[in-house]
Amino acid sequence: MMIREFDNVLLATLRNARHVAVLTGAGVSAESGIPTFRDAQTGLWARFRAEDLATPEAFERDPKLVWDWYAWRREIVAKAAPNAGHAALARLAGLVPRLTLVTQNVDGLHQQAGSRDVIELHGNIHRSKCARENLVIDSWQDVKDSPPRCPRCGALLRPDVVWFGEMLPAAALEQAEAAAHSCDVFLSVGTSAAVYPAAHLPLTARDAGATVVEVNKDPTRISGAVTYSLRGASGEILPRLFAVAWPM
Ligand code: BJW
Repeated sequence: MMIREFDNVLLATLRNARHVAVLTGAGVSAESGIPTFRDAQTGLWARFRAEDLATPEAFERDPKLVWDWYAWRREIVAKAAPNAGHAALARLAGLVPRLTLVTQNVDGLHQQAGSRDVIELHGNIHRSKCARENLVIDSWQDVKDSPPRCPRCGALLRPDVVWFGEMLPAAALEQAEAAAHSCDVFLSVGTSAAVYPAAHLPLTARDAGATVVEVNKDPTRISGAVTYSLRGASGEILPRLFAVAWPM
């Protein structure tokens, strides 16, 4: 007897979709060896306090601590390579008429896997910006003390990521919300859906009539609100799902 792994209606909905929107979170990079935030034991927030490291107040209080913590994370990211989940999402762009890929991740692994026009909601850990003028700075004088200083105005440099209490980049958020409103299928992959406004996107899509599919190894706070919950690692589920929906 053939065991059908995925619901036939889900497969047909995917195949017939004109616009698929995807929101990814830290879970999609977990199989690349990058720690998530909220997984018990292994998540960053199980070992560090967000208030001490990922807020503008923390940077004001102790810029060296914050800069050095991000330098440590940048090293982890630099050693990581995209996994089968990133690769499957890059392939998806060639399978559907329109794809919008939105990520909360700052690691750049979707782009490394070949995804284009990735909408980054929380910035990118590889970029730095002037803490005073908010301008992205590409090069600066290497000094022993960290953080380094802005070559234009002398203020401290900081990572170009979005901390708690800060606005998301307006254009990125607008594009993500527009995609959530207009897509037929919304995939929420590897995110706990705990951080706003990103966590609202799957619900916006659902309210606008989209089929919402969650891919996560554990239940999340939106699992009860989505159309399909696919339980497992994104690096395993996504390649299988797309292979079954679009057999060669
Ligand atoms: C796997 C897997 C595998 C593991 N396969 N799955 C409305 C209500 C309440 C509060 C607010 C609200 N609106 C705004 C707020 C305040 C705040 C907020 O949301 N707080 C909540 C915690 C309650 N939001 C903000 O401050 C945002 N700014 C804002 O809204 O501005 C306007 C405003 C300002 C002030 C007041 C009010 C409004 C900014 C949020 C910035 C978040 N920044 C961070 C750090 C980025 C830089 C960095 O990398 O250091 O972004 S925090 C962290 O969380 C990071 C992530 O992008 C984000 C989301 O986490 P994610 O990706 O979901 O990771 P995890 O770890 O939570 O989940 C991983 C999941 O993967 C798990 O479910 C696993 O099961 C799963 N998994 N392995 C599949 N192999």
